[in-house]
Amino acid sequence: MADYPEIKDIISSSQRILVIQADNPDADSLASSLALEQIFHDMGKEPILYCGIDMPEYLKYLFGWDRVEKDVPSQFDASIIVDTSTMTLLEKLTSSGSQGWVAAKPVIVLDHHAEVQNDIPFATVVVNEPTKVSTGELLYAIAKQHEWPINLQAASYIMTSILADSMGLATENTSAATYRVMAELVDSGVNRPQLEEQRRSFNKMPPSIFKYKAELIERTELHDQLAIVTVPQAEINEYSPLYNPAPLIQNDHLLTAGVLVSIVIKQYDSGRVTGAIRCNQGAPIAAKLAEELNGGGHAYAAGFKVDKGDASEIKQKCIERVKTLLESK
Ligand SMILES: [Mn+2]
Repeated sequence: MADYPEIKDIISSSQRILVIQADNPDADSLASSLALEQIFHDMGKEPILYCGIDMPEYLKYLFGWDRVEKDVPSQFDASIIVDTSTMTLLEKLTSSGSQGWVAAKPVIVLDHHAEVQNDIPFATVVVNEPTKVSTGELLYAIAKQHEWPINLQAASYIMTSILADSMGLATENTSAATYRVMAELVDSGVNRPQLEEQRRSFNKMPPSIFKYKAELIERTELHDQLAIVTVPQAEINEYSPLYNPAPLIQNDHLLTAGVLVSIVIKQYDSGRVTGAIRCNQGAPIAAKLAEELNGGGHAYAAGFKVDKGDASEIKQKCIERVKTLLESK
């Protein structure tokens, strides 16, 4: 990996360091933030964790999630944006009026998303390494490079981030290097079975969600290689606080013979329409489709967000575009 001397300069001259997650926090962004918190603590610095939206329920198995603040503090020396390099996913920073404060100080971006549009204009240094399976894996490399201390807790968070984004080391971009990092983390004392159990026991679904899953299956439309279902506002209100409907159903979509692409569309009363796209191996079209709908992401997992839209029109567009993209892949 390339050397990034600017990172060393920024960190060594900063005491209070703000760690910023995008408006779509996931296990990688949260675990990477928590790992950075440990690392900076051990370096005698004062890390502050920020995310513009509340941590979703399913991430609360990660000890320390409640240290993530929703407001940008008035004083800090530098910031690190983790797991995104697009302004599209930092809307809260802009709408809350805090973007100027962040932009006025050095900003490091750590990301691993290859497809980037609308990049962050005020970034001082951008490290975007699509060869890394997660931001946590990238952080591990940077920490080694700069000889940052990685205590057992930080190592556990890094492993969590790798396991989350690689779906348990199963995705195509899981490399030999990823396994080497995993091995080093195990050597340093991280207990993978314990991490898995912690997540499993926390993420058990309530009985009402089990029943709701049947409704989503019932309503799922199968269009050749696409499984697609829409979740209206009423269901978002009732079920989202307990369990995110998209991960509840998308695995089952992708386990259906013949299905290559799963899409869960959410329609909000405000007119906002969002979509989560997941694909099976051999159908790397998620990012391409998302980009056509004001979104982005990875080849096999991506999302979109339209501020004013009609879910049934967007569904129709998805059905047509998935067909075309799969034919031309
Ligand atoms: Mn990630």
